[in-house]
Amino acid sequence: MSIHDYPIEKLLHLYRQMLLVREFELRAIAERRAGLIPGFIHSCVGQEATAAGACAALEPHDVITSTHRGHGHLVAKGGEPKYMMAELAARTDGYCGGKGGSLHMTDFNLGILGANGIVGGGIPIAVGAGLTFQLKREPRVALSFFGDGATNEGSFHEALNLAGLWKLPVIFFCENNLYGEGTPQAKQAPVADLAIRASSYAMPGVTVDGNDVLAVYEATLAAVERARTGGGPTLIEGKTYRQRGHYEGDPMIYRSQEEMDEWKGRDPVVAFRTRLLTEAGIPEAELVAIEQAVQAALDEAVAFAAASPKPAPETALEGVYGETHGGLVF
Ligand SMILES: Cc1ncc(C[n+]2csc(CCOP(=O)(O)OP(=O)(O)O)c2C)c(N)n1
Ligand SMILES: [Mg+2]
Repeated sequence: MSIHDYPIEKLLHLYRQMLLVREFELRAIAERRAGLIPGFIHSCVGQEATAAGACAALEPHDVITSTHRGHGHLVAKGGEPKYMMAELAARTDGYCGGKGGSLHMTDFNLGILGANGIVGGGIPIAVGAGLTFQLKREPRVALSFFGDGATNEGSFHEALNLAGLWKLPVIFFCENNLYGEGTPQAKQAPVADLAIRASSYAMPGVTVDGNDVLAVYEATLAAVERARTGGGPTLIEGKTYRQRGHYEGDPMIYRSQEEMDEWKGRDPVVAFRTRLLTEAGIPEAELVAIEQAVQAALDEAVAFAAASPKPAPETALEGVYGETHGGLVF
């Protein structure tokens, strides 16, 4: 599809979502430095096109599972920045009452089945959701985001095996950012394109430019349509790059400045903005209006988080176990 085939509203939606993902991360990093946010942050700066492009292909009743690098996935699926920021700041108004933090943000009402601190941990959860949809004959799909490193975990292979066998409505979305912590992909897997791993599980495997939001959107849309109509799962590999450290504070001694500069030159947000101006002919004022609205939403989110109280110590054991027993909660 050419950019001219897209309605302007869709293009502006994609730009807004990518920008919100980017600016949410930059604001969280700044607020961590300023002392509002305790603990670790694994930022997804540089990976906005995968989060925004993939989630734009989903319907509100579809579900996602996420990772330790999950803020962007949540934002793109409709997560409220103010509840996310409050959770990062460990405040009671956060998504998990301030007790989960970055790695455990969840909103079942939005189909967000959780970030996950366990590498590969979200993949079987998406398979479980897909099985539920199949058994209940609901036309819904589950999309699991995970990294390149996660494709070397047993959970990845077990999940793809069952999904392939039972033709479950699941999209396995690998954000190949070329590193698992400090280990380059070439030193952790014997294949260059991780999408090839789909062939063992009788499903299509597609590699796309993960910094091109339209390429990601189109590949995901095709997989979603297939899954929704009984065609079974797809593995999508979006090749992208994490512009910042594995975590904030990572000394990054494992990669060169040249490599980082080269990928910065392929920044997905900047590239899409340029395309909107030059190819789609969108007036700059419309983009500036979106940029201002995103900043205003984040100002509000930070103020909301800062004003929210910290959880009382005597509530430490509350909310540890779910309140639903033996039933589906999403
Ligand atoms: C099961 C498990 N093993 C190891 C870790 C430690 N760990 C956290 S993130 C990470 C790297 C994951 O790499 P990748 O899947 O490529 O995701 P990325 O960080 O690049 O987004 C590792 C090894 C963990 N959290 N869980
Ligand atoms: Mg990785």
